[in-house]
Amino acid sequence: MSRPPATQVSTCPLCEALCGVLVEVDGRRVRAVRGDPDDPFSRGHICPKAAAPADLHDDPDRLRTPLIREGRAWREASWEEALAKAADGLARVRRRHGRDAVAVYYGNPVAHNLGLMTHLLPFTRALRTRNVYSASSADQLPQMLTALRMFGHFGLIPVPDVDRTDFFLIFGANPLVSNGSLMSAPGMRRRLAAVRARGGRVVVVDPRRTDTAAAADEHLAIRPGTDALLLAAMLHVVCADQRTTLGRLAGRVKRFEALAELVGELPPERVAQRTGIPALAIRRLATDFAAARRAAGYGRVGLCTQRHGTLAVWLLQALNLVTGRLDAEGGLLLTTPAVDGVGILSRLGFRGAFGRWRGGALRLPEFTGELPVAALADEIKASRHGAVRALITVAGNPVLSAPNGRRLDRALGSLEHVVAVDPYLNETTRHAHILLPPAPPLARPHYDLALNVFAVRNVAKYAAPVLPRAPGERHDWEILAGLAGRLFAPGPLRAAAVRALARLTPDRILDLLLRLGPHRLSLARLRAAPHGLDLGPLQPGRIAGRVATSDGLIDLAPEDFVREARTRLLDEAGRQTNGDLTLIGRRQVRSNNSWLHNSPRLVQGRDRCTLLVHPDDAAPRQLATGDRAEVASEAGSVTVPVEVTDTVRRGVVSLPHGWGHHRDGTRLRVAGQQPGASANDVTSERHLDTLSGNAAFNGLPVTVRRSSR
Ligand SMILES: Nc1nc2c(c(=O)[nH]1)N[C@H]1C(S)=C(S)[C@@H](COP(=O)(O)OP(=O)(O)OC[C@H]3O[C@@H](n4cnc5c(=O)[nH]c(N)nc54)[C@H](O)[C@@H]3O)O[C@H]1N2
Ligand SMILES: Nc1nc2c(c(=O)[nH]1)N[C@H]1C(S)=C(S)[C@@H](COP(=O)(O)OP(=O)(O)OC[C@H]3O[C@@H](n4cnc5c(=O)[nH]c(N)nc54)[C@H](O)[C@@H]3O)O[C@H]1N2
Ligand code: SF4
Ligand SMILES: [Mo]
Repeated sequence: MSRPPATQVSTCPLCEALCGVLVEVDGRRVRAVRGDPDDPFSRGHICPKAAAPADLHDDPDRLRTPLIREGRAWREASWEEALAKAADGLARVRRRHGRDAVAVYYGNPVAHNLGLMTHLLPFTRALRTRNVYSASSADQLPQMLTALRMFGHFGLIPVPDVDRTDFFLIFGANPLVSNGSLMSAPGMRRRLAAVRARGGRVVVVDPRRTDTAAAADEHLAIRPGTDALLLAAMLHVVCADQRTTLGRLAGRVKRFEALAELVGELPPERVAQRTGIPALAIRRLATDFAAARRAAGYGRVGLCTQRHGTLAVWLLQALNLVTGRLDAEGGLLLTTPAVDGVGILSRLGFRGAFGRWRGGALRLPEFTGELPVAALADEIKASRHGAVRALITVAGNPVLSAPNGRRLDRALGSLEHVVAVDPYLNETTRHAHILLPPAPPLARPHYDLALNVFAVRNVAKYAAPVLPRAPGERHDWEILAGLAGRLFAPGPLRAAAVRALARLTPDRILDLLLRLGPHRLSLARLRAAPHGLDLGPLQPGRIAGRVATSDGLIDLAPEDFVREARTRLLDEAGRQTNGDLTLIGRRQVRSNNSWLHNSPRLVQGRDRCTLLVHPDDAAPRQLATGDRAEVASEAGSVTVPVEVTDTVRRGVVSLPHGWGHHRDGTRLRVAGQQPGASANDVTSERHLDTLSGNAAFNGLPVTVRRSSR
């Protein structure tokens, strides 16, 4: 007898927007996924990716059983055997080569996975290795370093109060496509339209006329990699015109003079040529921003992943601060999340650290226990004691996501022991010796520990699993607990340790964290409100009380930042640009970094891994739409189809990342259908943010020529 379809209330776990969804389930199959109109935060919004978890659930390529590699072949194994082999190999490498010889790389989906959020950090810390890497250093590391230096805690990243601002100034983000980042705000199109409807303005600074730029009041097509100069010049204008105010934070800020002195040397006229933005436009933008009743300056991936990413992020925050936008309604605010991760870490004395050790050929600095992923290949290739000989990857695909992924790909092949916790046999996990696939997202509970901290309203929602997991499937956290018990507990206690760890469920930890949180919630309370709880708008006035610097003051001009600006930024202002092209990336609505390309619903139709070229750059190279071109840098090259369009700035070409599924030895349907090419076969492990070592994917010099291949 068949049961009628049931509708389950859930949350889409794919991106930061936290959309509420209604999943219609028929037995073990998903019939449909709709936006949940009763979710108080997303109010029915979803994007085309919402159905992808259902595709993932049924994907024949998704692994259901642990795999052990023997030579080039894989065989299925029991959990017992696979976990024992995985742990034994790690223990062997630790014994022979030391703790640092075991490295960890974890990727973006960790942030959206409750069990990984509760279990991965303790697991990684217990390994006591200096070789921890993650997607953070291909993403928001400059924002965390800036938060550490200015506010004394890496997690103090205020969010734009988009629903109350009158002037939304966006640098290097395309929220209409990405659905927002470090700004959880489902339904960005509606929210941006609302800014304009209430008489406000949206201005986008981006080398490409993106969907967001096209929907804004104004678009400034900046030359890639020059935002720090533009922002310094805006600060110059604001300081020179004496338009500064610290607002609520007056008396809580130090080193204003050091900032004023630095930006004093960068008037708009000095940076106009280099940034490609006329001096008058810079002056007008700065005065408009300072004069607006409520304004918020927001920057994301495009601002972070460039040569002066940290300087740019800092100067943007400084602009917000000296125009009174920090901690002001309609400006930038700290959330009051139901689980106050930053507060808990702070109380445990965990605020973040920088530069305690270094790694890679460029001696890149550690940040809060992690080295930049750009250093990973070097650390594998090194021959000294402590060089990386084993790797655990968790929810990451650095072969496609790290700068110069091709070099990393080769290095991974030389490792003694690789353990991957991942549902796919893909470009990275094909290097594993043991592959441990977790139960899929629809079979696990969801609470977003990470992104609720960056939501534009205080909200909380717990979603129970939509479908039961298949017999024999294990959750990510159980896999980690299984590894930990076998790796860390002494022989006689091992079985007991494995059992004890298995009882420490994410739900139990979440319940405790909710009870400790500022809203004194509990798991039971969240279960009773399946569509989610609205905990109210963000409150101004929270920043001062949270500043964690030693003197309690916000540092407006951190000394190492000022030094870096003086040695490396100032003389770039006048530098002439040569005739080279520079590469930037782009995100696409029907794609999610490297890993949803197996969903037929998302990846159908024409090849999307194309190079955007401006007509003026295409003509001299005899390139037309549909031709193939070779894009080459100092690091490597790829050949891709061209799309000629005036939406990119002259001198700039754009290639999306996450493609390049042609490599041997994977088990991915997309490999045979629409492999594309990897942008990170062109990006360089030496083209980095000069302060943090974050990948500088954008603004990379490249050559482009017609290809007959
Ligand atoms: N050129 C260029 N490169 C970039 C960027 C760019 O803009 N341009 N962006 C960078 C950014 S912002 C990021 S965040 C990184 C992302 O970099 P990564 O996080 O390294 O890569 P993803 O493509 O997100 O790969 C996610 C992996 O996790 C697996 N996975 C998915 N869900 C789960 C799960 O629940 N559990 C487990 N165990 N595994 C899971 C998938 O199968 C896949 O292997 O890429 C960076 N790389
Ligand atoms: N559909 C979809 N959504 C996603 C993802 C995805 O892959 N697909 N990935 C998720 C992840 S991991 C993240 S981190 C977020 C990122 O979210 P966003 O930060 O909104 O990401 P992007 O769309 O890459 O926007 C970056 C913008 O920076 C611009 N840019 C490049 N170089 C420069 C520069 O030098 N200066 C300036 N001012 N701009 C520049 C690019 O043209 C691009 O429009 O998106 C998340 N959401
Ligand atoms: S915007 Fe799309 S991918 Fe992101 S949470 Fe919402 S439905 Fe999921
Ligand atoms: Mo990201």
